[in-house]
Amino acid sequence: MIDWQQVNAMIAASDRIILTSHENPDGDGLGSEVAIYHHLREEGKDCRIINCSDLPDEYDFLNSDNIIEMYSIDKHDDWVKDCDLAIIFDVGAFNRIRDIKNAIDKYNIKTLNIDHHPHPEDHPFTLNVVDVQAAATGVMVYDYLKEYRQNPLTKKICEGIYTAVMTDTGNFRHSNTNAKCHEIAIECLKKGVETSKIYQRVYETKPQSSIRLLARVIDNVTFESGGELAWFSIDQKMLDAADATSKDVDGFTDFIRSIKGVEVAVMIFENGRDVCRINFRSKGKYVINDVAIHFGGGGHKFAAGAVIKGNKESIIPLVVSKTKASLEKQAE
Ligand SMILES: [Mn+2]
Repeated sequence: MIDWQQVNAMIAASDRIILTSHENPDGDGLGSEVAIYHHLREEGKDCRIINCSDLPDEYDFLNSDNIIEMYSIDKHDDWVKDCDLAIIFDVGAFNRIRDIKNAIDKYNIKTLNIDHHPHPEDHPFTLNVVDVQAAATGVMVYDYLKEYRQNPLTKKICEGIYTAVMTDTGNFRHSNTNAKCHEIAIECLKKGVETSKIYQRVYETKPQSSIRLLARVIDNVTFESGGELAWFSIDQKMLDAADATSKDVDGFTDFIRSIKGVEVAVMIFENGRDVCRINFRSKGKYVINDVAIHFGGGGHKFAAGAVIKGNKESIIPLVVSKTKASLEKQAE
C-alpha cells in the first residue's frame, strides 16, 4: 500500500506544477496526466501538461480543451523555470522524458515520480512513488484522488483514468487485469464516460499503412520452442514497401502473441541505422523482463522492451537464443 500523504503534502506545497510522461506517450501516461490536470486546476494550481512528444491522434479526445502541449524551450521555459514541481507519470526510466529532464535539472525543479514500473532504490527523484502491483499508473492516480480529493471524481477526470486503465490492460484482457480495474470502470461508467467511444477511438482507428505492414509481418513470423515462441522482425525496407512509419508497429507484438500455442511474442524492429527496438510480450506462463533487462531494457514481468545497438542481422540471433534459453530454463 502506498502512503499518499507525502504525495499530497508535496502537491499542496507547490503552486506551479508541470505534468509530463515518457516520449511517445501512451494511454496510461496521457490519461494519468489529464486526470490529475483537471483535479489540480480545480484546486487552483497553475499546472500544464507538457510532453516531449506530440500527442498521438488516437488520444486527441483527451485534448478537447487543448491542454496537452509538446515541449519546446522557446515556448515553455519562461513558464517552466518557475515550476515548483514536476509530476512524472508512467515513465519507466527518467531519461524517457528527454529534453524535459534537462529543463528540470537546469531549473532545479522537484520531481515526483508516479509509476508502476519498477525503479531501483537509487532513483533520481525527489519523491519516488511506485506500485508495481498497479495495473496502470492511472490506477495509482485513482487511489490518490479517492483518498485526497474533496469532491467526487468528475467525468473529465474519469475519462483520463478510464483511458489509462483500458489501454494498459489491453482493454481488460491482459493478465494484469484485476477486480479493481473493473471497479474503476464501473465508477467511470456511472460518471458518464462513453467507454465504447473511447475503445473505438483508441483501437479502431488503425491506418491502412499499419494493416499493410501487418500483412508482411504475418508472412514472416518464425515459431520456435515448440511453437511457444513467435518472433518477427521489421526493417526500413518493410516500412517503405507498406508506406508505413515506425508508429504503425504499435500492437503488433500483442497480436502475434494471440496465436494459439504462442506463449511469448518478440518483435525485433530495426528502427533506424544500427538500432533495434525489441518488444517482449508474454501470456503469463513465462516471465520475459529478465531477458529485456539482460539487453539493457526493462519493463513488467509479461510486457517488456529494450533498445539494442546493432543491425537486425546481428541482433536477431542474440535475442532469439537468449529468449529461448530463458523459456527453457523456466520450463524446467
Ligand atoms: Mn503504464
